[in-house]
Amino acid sequence: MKNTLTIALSKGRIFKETLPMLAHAGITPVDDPETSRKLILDTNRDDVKLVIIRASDVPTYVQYGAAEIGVAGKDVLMEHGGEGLYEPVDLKIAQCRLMVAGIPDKDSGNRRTRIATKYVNSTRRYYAEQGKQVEVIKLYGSMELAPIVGLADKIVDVVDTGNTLKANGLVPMEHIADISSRLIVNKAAMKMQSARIKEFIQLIEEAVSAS
Ligand code: PRT
Ligand code: MG
Repeated sequence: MKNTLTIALSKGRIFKETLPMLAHAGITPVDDPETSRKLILDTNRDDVKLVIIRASDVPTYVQYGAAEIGVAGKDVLMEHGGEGLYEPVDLKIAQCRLMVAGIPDKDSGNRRTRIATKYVNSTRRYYAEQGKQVEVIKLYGSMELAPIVGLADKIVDVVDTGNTLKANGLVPMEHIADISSRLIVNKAAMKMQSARIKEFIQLIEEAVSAS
């Protein structure tokens, strides 16, 4: 029997946009994660399984080899650090921008600027590169609320249309990075299952160029 290849994905936009690329590689899930409660999905191939996890957990599963392959946003990878991972393909899906945003014409005065974000590592790195001293406040979601209620002066978050910022009276202020999702591969698995994973990567690359 062949070893199982496990692919880690998150629900929502990444799953939806990865599906056609997996199809091009001959992989179709048997269940739909949006309606199924299963966390491990069988596919049409008995040697390929999908695990459905939180977007920010995907690099961790792949780093430790619990999944050989995964799909993760560059925002999540920047935050994780990329240890133990190869990042062979830019899938060009789930595109957005990592940005600083805030309430226009508002100043933190003499106090050190407070930034609320779930991207604490990327935020610290960004401001350190700018030579600016800021206080970073870790949040797990709804960052847009923080400046409105005075928890923080600014936020660092991913922005797509900008509608969420606008709806909350915030404006984009600084562009930190362009974001898209990447195929990631466990470094050890790339050596151990080289032929199989390289073939998979090539099929995914074809799907990216075709789209
Ligand atoms: O939702 P959960 O907490 O489980 O995790 P997650 O939010 O990290 O997962 P998910 O599936 O929402 O996002 C997965 C990946 O999609 C992210 O890591 C990004 O790389 C990418 N992506 C692309 C986005 C967006 N576009 C996006 N717009 N992730 C989040 N958003 C948020 C944005 O922060 C805003 O709050 O969606 C909201 C709407 O955006 P606007 O600008 O179009 O209004
Ligand atoms: Mg989300």
